[in-house]
Amino acid sequence: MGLTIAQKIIKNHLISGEMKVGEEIALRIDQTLTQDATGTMAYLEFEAIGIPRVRTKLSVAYIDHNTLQSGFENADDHRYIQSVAKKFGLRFSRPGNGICHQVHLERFGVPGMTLIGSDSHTPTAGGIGMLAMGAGGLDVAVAMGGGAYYITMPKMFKVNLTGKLRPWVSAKDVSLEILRILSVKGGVGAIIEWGGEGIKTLSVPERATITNMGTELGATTSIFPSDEITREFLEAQGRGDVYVPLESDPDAVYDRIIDINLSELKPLLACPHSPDNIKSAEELKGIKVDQVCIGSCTNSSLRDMLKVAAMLKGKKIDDSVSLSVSPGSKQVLSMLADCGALSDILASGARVLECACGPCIGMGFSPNSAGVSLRTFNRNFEGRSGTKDAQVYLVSPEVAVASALTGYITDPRTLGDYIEIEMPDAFKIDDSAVVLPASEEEAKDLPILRGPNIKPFPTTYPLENEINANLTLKVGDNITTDHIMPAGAKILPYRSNIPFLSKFCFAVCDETFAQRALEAKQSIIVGGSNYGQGSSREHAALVPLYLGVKAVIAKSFARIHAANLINAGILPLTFTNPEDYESLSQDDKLTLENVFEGMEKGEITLKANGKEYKLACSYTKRQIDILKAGGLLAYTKGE
Ligand code: MIC
Ligand code: SF4
Repeated sequence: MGLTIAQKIIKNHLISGEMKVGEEIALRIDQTLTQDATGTMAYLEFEAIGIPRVRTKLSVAYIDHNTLQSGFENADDHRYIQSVAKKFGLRFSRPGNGICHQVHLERFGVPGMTLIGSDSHTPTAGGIGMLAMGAGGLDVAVAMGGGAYYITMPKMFKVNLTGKLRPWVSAKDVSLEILRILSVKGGVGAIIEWGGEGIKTLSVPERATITNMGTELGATTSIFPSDEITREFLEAQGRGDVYVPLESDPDAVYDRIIDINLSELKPLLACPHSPDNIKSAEELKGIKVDQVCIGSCTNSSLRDMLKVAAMLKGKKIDDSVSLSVSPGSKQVLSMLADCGALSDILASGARVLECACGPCIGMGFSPNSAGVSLRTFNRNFEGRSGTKDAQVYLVSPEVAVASALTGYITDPRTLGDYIEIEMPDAFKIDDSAVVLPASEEEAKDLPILRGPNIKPFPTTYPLENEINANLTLKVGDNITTDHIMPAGAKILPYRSNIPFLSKFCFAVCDETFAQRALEAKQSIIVGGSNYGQGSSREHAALVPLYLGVKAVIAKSFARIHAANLINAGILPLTFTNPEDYESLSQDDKLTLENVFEGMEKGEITLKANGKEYKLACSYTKRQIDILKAGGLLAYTKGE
């Protein structure tokens, strides 16, 4: 039987396990990346593991999220990460060098290799045929130390593209179309391979927009073949030597095949507050727009920015609209400056922000009260922009500019003739913002620079066989990690200070939760389906751990969050009978009985309100040991 692209890479990196859907497999990891919002914790964990030097082929520490520096906290964290990188053998991408995924695609990604990153959009590198996955910081720390990355062997989905995108329709619309088809949970447990004749019409940055947003489907990752288009991109980046061709076998078997005809797609938008709430620009035209933001790891490539500049050239944005443009990397910004496109953007009335995540994670540029904000980003969860009642729509750069020009949601096809842009043959290569590590010899005497914002890792306790806890919070379907542990300018600087962060846990849903959990001492959270979708932030598990959460019972879980819960020593459990969700209420007193035996059997008994409920779990032997030890850190250290 033939293999898919992902199966080939998995086969080449398999350390243990069988490549059977649903089985746990261990993979050798070639590259890792971290960003600063998850990085500080990941490096503290790496230090705690106690390995003096990273053992990957390449590890990069990026600074791109926490660049506001409104107090000492971010700057201290940056210094800490820089000192760790120098000592432990990582490259350090300075603030301003760009968004991790954009820079990694440009400068470091290699087709056929494995990459894990402490950021859920790590699959962006699937645009050049890398098997790239988002993971919790602790999993990245273990991989940096040469340890395996464990996943459940995914199903294989294939999206067959035919045709060619019509003028004003772009890769973002392909992402939104697949979200319309599959929903935010349709990709859970699957790797999505993109193929068919249509992919030959898509450049690497367009492919990367699509693999980036595969994260919103809940997919393990998304991947394109590595072909002539990949080779040209890598050569233009001066990295032609890392090119290897990669394609699936003609007789590869897929669990599901989805056909999309690119020629039939229209400009689409994801409406508030979910990336799969899709409508067309035609349907939504005429809605007044207050703010437009262009950038993020989804749409900040040179190609996107040149298109934006060409559309804005010689025009003025509507007086009522505030437009921000954040190029994805220093390479993009500097090339925009060299060719004059930056002046065209500025002359239109746009604000140019630094090459960082910025508004995407609520780091400034929050919309006005109840404001309508059109963003070329990948997530529009409630409150993520920093304005609780903002109405955020996810759009392509074309819809963004068309709407910024008119002040209303506008179908770009009504703008007239399409503006073709020309891509340069070679990118401008300047890695001066990447600081190299010290040699092993020099590294020995180098200090690690810690600021006062770094607080100790929460205390973990070995698992108990009987857990008595309060049902402190009951929430619904599709709870995101932005609900569990919000980000944004006010909170993000405290990612290395779990006690402080804990005050904001679930604040979007219930401001009293944190206090109630502390009072209850031991809590269980009950959730609906796809609990923990969204980011890879392990803080959404570490903070509940600090607050005394012992288990989360849900209808289903998102992949990375379930792994983060286990890494934190918290039990993720699912209802055997989803209707049982209805019969549990906040403040019920819950007992999980015979937990150890139940974990082995895959079924744990819950007692509540004088009734018995059956909860399912399918932990591997390794996961049971991690949970019993009180989390991955204790397990890895052998405590
Ligand atoms: C996000 O887009 O939500 C983030 C911020 O990049 C997160 C990481 C984090 O919370 O630090 C992600 O996607 O994993
Ligand atoms: Fe940064 Fe936004 Fe991308 Fe997350 S989704 S890495 S916050 S740009």
